[in-house]
Amino acid sequence: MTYQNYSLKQLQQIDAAHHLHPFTDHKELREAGSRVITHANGPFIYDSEGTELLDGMAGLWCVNIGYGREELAEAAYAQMKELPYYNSFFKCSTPTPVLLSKKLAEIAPDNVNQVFYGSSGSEANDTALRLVRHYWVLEGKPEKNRVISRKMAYHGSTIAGTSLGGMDAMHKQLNGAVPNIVHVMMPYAYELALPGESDHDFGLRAAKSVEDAILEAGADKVAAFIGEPVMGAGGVKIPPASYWPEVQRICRKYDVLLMLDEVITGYGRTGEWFAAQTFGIEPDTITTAKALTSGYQPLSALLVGDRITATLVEKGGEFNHGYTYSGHPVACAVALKNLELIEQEGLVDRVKNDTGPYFAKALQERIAGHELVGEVRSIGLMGAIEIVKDKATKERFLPSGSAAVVVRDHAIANGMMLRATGDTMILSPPLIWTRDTIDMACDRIAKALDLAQADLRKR
Ligand code: PXG
Repeated sequence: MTYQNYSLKQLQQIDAAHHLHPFTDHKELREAGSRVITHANGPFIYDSEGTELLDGMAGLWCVNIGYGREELAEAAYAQMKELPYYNSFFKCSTPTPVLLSKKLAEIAPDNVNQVFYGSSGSEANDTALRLVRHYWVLEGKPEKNRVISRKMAYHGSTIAGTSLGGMDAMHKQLNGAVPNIVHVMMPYAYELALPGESDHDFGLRAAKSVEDAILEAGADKVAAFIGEPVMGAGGVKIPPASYWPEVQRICRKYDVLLMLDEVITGYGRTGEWFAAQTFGIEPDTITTAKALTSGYQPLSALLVGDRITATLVEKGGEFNHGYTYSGHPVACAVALKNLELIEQEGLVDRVKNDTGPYFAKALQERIAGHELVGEVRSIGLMGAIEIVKDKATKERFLPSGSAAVVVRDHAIANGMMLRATGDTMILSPPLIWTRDTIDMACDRIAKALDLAQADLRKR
């Protein structure tokens, strides 16, 4: 590929003329031109102008091992030479998904021992929905097919993913979701806790909304509850410690399956391999993708609990579901090497015992006090900064979401890539970040906040 023969302007023009982008206003894209990222190394990404940016988002919540890892390129190259592709349909297999499945069963919660592969988180959630509904049919309860999810949840962009998700803007464009999916409140204390309500009590109240939805439908009509352990795209919403154990208790009480979507939280982000372990719960399915390969290859793994597996094996016959690239040998080779490196470098422990606590303290001591900041919160290496007009009343700037974009643009101009979602700034850096990288990020974010405040005051 010789993109170097093209100027940035040419690349932008061709991009606008021929490339439809995800979650993009194409009219705006034509006017502004895309930011073209050309290379990356360690924690840094570089655009076509050579500008260096510290990547506070690990790509899109996925490059946990950092950029430029030769070992992953070599794993892909070796596998491509030996066997670039063969399928895993009709009782065939190839070695790398076999070995990867063994590894995943070792690091997953004890009740989870089987894996179904796809190429994206959206596909994995589609598989999860099909599997869970199929499970209840096999159990002789076909009417137990309703799924409870949450407002602002993100479960992907296919029709099933969008339907499971709770994003209004996405549902509007769907114009007809998969039936029998309902959405309850999210565990977001900063905006939804009542005056004087403790975090603990708020967590129990948010969990109670799941029970209410089960009782409203009747437990014999509810297949499962699905949730991200920490809501990601919805704004890094970290539930109180009381929430997940109570949701699990409720699911067990009414015999409702528990589906966790760990597409963002999986593979070390919260300081354990899976957030299920951080929150001490045993889900029936765990959706994973992204950091499974650190984004070096498209791969998802739906981890399936023993209860579902037993029924599928004993009563299921053929499961009429699968993707050409399920268990892709190259993607699985890269995943194996990625997990090996994460383990060798002790990155999960480092997040738990060193960088995670340091990140929390740095946000608290260096960002939380800023006049524009209503709250900072983090878990492991996943954090959020709430942008407000008034700290005391939590009043936001209008129109909604407009101030966070100002902060983001200043951050990018000052060498810091981070995301704005609504009125919340989001951070989800590579797990290779050190204390020094965290300090560098805080310097740049603090500067962006000062500059944004000056701009916003002029409004
Ligand atoms: N579940 C969760 C929890 C996710 O975060 C998906 C499923 C879908 O994965 P795929 O691989 O199909 O994209 C995701 C993806 C954002 C953003 O704006 C987040 C995601 C994707 C794109 C943008 O934060 N998460």
